[in-house]
Amino acid sequence: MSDKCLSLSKRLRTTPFTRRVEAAGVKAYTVYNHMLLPTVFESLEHDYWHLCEHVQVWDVSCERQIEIKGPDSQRLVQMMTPRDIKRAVQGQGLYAPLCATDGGILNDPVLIKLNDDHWWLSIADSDIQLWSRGLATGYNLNVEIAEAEVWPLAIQGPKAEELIARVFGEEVRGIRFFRSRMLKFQEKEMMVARSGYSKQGGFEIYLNDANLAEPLWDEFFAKGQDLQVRAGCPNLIERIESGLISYGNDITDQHSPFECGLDAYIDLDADIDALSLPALRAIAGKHKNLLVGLAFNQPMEFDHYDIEFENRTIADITSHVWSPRFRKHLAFAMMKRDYLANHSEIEIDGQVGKITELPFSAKALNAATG
Ligand code: THG
Repeated sequence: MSDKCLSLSKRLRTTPFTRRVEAAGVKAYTVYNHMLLPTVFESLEHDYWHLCEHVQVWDVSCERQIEIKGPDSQRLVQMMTPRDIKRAVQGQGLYAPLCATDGGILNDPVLIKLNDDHWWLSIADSDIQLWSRGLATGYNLNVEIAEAEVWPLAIQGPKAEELIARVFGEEVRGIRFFRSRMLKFQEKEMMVARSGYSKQGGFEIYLNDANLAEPLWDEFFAKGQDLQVRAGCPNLIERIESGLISYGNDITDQHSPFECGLDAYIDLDADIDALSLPALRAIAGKHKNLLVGLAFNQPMEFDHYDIEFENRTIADITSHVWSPRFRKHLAFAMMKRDYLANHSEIEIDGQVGKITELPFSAKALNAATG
């Protein structure tokens, strides 16, 4: 597909940071939850090395917060996810698939417990507000549902903790992974969590006042010059090397959590009323596909994504990129388990790729050198 310009209108939403993102020289966007998400600043590879060595400020406002409040809020959230949320503590984030009654994945948000009667679903790209409202109506639940006026800003990279400490204070260093604290910027309290869509370390600020977006952005640049702070965005190379999956690309409602390698985030034996649990219990172990990694020693074109072997489709390439670190072309593929059972390699366009587990391990990638 060629890259053309997108026409903007109210349906394709900008964010409170968009002016700063434009001034920083964004080169491309994608659309995520009907909102702009930057994808490239300098180049994919420049952005990648910078992210792994320094610190970046990411406008991830498109990680929309579906806010569920009221006496039945925890019940509704638990209906949507097969991950047991009973033991979550205030301020904790839980990565959890949302699944339909057939077990198919509808979204893979971070669930955030503000308190027993107040949750945020920090969603990936699908319309979960509609699904929640439908359930609340159908089950006559006592909840209020809205898309919160909150715009996450991620600070990612090895120097993220230093930069965020300069803006929010030393106490950010005590925040554990997927935990948060309410901290002040210009007298306004907002949630600061240790999380983010990279494996380089970092934080996410849940900005709750659009008027503070540009002052906050500017503060990170004023205080981070010596750290070589730059504007950035979720990076395709980093995400694939790190094995971070993307809803709508690698996983869809046609796949169960078992096929996506999300088994660790579902509690099959829990005594919870998740709508998907009966189906998930019935299909456990019987899934036909598995999301795996592929590694090729040379750049690949992949002008077709359905891969055939002996006259049937055995894999669907869902995301792929050249890794400059490993000097390999890396891909995620939804692959037939019966093919996997008998093969450790796959041939595509005359090139042989190694099949590996996800996330990729450096050891496996170095060993995959043919
Ligand atoms: N942050 C926030 N909201 C989000 C994302 C985010 N919403 C959309 C999207 N990203 C949701 N998807 C993911 C996928 C992976 C992770 C977070 C969100 C993630 N996973 C860790 C891992 O795979 O190692 C840890 C998960 C865990 O152990 O709980 O971080 O990035 N706010």
